[in-house]
Amino acid sequence: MSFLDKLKEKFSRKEDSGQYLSGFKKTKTSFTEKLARFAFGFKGVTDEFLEELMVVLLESDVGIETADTICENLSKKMKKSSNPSFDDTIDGLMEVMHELYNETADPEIKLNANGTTVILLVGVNGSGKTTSCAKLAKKYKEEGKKVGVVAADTFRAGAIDQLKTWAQRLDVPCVAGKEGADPSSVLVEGCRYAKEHNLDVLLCDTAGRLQNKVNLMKELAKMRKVVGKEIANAPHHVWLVLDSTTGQNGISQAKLFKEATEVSGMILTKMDGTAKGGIVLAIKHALSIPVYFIGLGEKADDLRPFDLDAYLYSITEGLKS
Ligand SMILES: Nc1nc2c(ncn2[C@@H]2O[C@H](COP(=O)(O)OP(=O)(O)O)[C@@H](O)[C@H]2O)c(=O)[nH]1
Ligand SMILES: [Mg+2]
Repeated sequence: MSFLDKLKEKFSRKEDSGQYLSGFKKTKTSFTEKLARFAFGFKGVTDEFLEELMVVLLESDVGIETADTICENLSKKMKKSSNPSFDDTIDGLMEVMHELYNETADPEIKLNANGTTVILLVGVNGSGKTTSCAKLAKKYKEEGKKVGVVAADTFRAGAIDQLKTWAQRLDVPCVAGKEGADPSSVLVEGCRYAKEHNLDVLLCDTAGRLQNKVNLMKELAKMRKVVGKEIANAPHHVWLVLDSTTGQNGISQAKLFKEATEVSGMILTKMDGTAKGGIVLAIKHALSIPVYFIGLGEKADDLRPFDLDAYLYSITEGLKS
């Protein structure tokens, strides 16, 4: 059975396969259309083929280093088979992409066994923090956890109301400060509420200011410190929320956040709005930050755990007969 057939089989058993397919539709269309062109007059993995593949990968935002490694590894792999067909080559390509992502295993998301798990969502304005906070609240609530959210983005009144509205809709408590309040003081309030009410998960929506690295570091360090004083080992996770439509610029942003604080995971939002879904591979390869969740739409259900097999299948569906 070919690699893609194996992916397909796994995919067919997946509960959220429909969401994956519709969420990655733009990437798939663009990626498969470009690759399908190579099928005509395919002459094997020649230098010319590799050059053109490189362009397709770059257009999908895989990033130059990652694209280079993919092409190199594919070339090595295909040298082992004599006269590979186009289908064999696509299969090899998917396998190479799979291996590249899996070079380092993603750690599992561990929740605090002795109390509240505090999760800070960080990222620039508009990346999807508030929406992701709501989506995560829904996810953990559905798993039977006691969940609360903290509106610590106090720089915009709109942000506070936005999270309050989500919380009401999802029926989870929301601790919110006033506009202009110190975000750290709101986080402290949130932690105290979590302890009093024995919450399992506290999701903290923070502000997305990014004037410069020093300020960012200071702000994040302060947030970490205050929550750590309230709840042992908090924050247990700091997840960077990144808008996948921002492409390579988003990768620079991610680098800055990674340098400013310990980022334990990533949420890549708006995958449904981009044809450049290759950014997932770039992030993992260039930054070694695990992509835990992907945003595939604006609704509360549209946050899915990232699944490498389903991702690779979704972006190549229909390419091979
Ligand atoms: N299509 C799509 N839109 C999203 C996704 N995540 C967030 N958004 C939208 O992006 C905009 C900014 O999101 P918001 O959560 O307010 O960003 P924040 O400033 O980081 O808190 C909103 O209009 C969201 O509905 C996603 O996965 N897909
Ligand atoms: Mg917000």
